[in-house]
Amino acid sequence: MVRFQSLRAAASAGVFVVASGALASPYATTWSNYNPGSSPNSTYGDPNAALGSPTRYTGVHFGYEGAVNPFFSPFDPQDLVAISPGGSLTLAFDHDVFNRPEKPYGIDFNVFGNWFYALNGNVADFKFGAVGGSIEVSKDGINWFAVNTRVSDGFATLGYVDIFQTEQAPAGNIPTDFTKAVDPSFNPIGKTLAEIIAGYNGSGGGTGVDFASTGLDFIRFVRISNPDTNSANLYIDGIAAIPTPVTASLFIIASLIAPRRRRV
Ligand SMILES: [Ca+2]
Ligand SMILES: [Ca+2]
Repeated sequence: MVRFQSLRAAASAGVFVVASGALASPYATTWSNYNPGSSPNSTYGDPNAALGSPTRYTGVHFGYEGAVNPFFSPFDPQDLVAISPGGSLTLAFDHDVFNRPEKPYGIDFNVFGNWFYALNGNVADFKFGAVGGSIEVSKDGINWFAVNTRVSDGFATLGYVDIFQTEQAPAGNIPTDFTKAVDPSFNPIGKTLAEIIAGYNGSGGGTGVDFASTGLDFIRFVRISNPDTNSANLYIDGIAAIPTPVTASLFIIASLIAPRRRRV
């Protein structure tokens, strides 16, 4: 009973309890309110493509396949859903995602699309396909709060740590972590694939979103919209919640469980 009460206390304190976390997915598990916008792209018209893990290997459908890396982004129909100008899509996690200061860089979840870095020789020259796109978050799917981060502000996707070529790379053996944020101060421009992989430090890239500015303590829903002012389609691969670091969670649980010392 003590253990149960401690877990309840931990849960009410916002700690991501391991017992329930075993059933939780870090990725979106459901979608709603898909509006493809003013120029729908039927090839990328299935919102289910934004559920589950972002893509690690792509191009099978088009016969030009390879491991996803910052120079070779997802492009198969089952990888991405298109949101054309004026359109939007709501994605939902199956658990509350908390705003916690212990999360690295304050980032609470990552958004993945299909932007990539154009090559100049063997280094990244500029970001290609960064359409922008607005992001709103919600606890209940009814009341929405905008964040300042745009969908493609962040980092192109990397599927594996052990990729050694940009085009048609074989799948690696060491998958990246889509639930880990890249250091926002890292700049991939001018860097080689190996340097970018090192800079990502095990992360799978993506755009890190910190919703602290909304004042919400947790969210469950993410709405992504393509502004009417855009001329290009926005493509979404998936979203990934960033967990509160285990050491911080354990510390909070331990402090809740530990009996208080009496003052002498
Ligand atoms: Ca945060
Ligand atoms: Ca996807």
